[in-house]
Amino acid sequence: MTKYEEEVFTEEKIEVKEPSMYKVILHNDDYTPMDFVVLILMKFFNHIEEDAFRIMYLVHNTGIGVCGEFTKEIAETKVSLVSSYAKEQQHPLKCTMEKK
Ligand code: TYC
Repeated sequence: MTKYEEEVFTEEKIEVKEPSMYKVILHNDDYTPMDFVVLILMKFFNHIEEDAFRIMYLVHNTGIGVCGEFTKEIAETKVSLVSSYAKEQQHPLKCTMEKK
């Protein structure tokens, strides 16, 4: 047997799974200023001003709105950063996440 014939080739099926995605959600309340919500959407979710206003009004009019979709750890970080910042600024803004 030659050196080459001794080689064993195995075919391995590698399954690549896409990570689960999570929606980060803002909830309406009666006290958080509209401008603060717009700022949050621009600062933490990189929305341009026009989209930030649209999402803020969607939340204001319907009760909830999606800020963006992220992998679990990133969504958790966004929820934590937004919640801390709102609390620090003494606004009752609620931010949660939900599996898609
Ligand atoms: N409803 C608030 C107001 O009238 C504005 C607001 C919008 C608050 C979106 C929270 O997630 C929110 N000042």
